[in-house]
Amino acid sequence: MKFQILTLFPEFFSSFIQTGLISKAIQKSIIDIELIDVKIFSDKGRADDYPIGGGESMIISYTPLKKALQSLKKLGHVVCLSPQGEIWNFKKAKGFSTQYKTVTLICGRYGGIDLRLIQDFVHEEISIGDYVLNGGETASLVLIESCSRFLENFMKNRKSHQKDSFENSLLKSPQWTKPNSIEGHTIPKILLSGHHKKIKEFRYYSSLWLTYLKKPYLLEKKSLFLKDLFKAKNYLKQFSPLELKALGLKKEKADLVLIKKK
Ligand code: 6GU
Repeated sequence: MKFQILTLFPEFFSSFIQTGLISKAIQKSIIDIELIDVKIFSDKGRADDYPIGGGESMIISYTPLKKALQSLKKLGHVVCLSPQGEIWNFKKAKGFSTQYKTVTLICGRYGGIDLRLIQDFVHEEISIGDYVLNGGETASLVLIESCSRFLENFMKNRKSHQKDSFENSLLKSPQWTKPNSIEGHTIPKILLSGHHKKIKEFRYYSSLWLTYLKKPYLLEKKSLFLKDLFKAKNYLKQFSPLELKALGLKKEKADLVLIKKK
């Protein structure tokens, strides 16, 4: 999968492309990241300007961005990263990674980009949440990394992404690592038993329960999970309230509200 990034700050990306799984994926040609410095395409030495009608925050101009886009051999699915866009999520990341071979990312500044450029070239506007960033650069990292995790061979373990949070709309079950005992904390004995079926059962029910406690909206439309939620409740009866709290499977404050079946 190829990502073409149009930005005023290409240097922003250097640690991202040199670190961890992303750098390995670049070496292995699983992903390709091309940085395009939009400043180069302006004759005034800067590619942003003040908004027409007045205002403080800078707007990226039409012409340098247009020239930058036209300098590319082949345009991909053109995305403008902006707080005005559709909110990015797991499903969109998976969709992008299967649908698009090349994604062209335009990183707007906080003030935005000239609307005419969006009208003429952009297929889709994406935001990573309802808050304001200085520019689309930070958001583009989120988009690239979340798409990459779906690509074959990106992760050592091919099935890792299937265990990721949100696959099947469930959060990941709680996790612990060695040492087994720290400062009097308890961890579920089942996980030490080596009994794979029981471990799987614990992980499924605890992940379902955790989703119910923390993000019940993920379960709302899934009748399959709603049925299992009652099973999970029964399953968790083997733990005392104190144990449940220790396992992170108990809500501390507000009472539980059962999800209404639609
Ligand atoms: Cl994609 N860009 C900016 N500037 N702010 C954001 C955003 C994007 N997503 C959330 N806030």
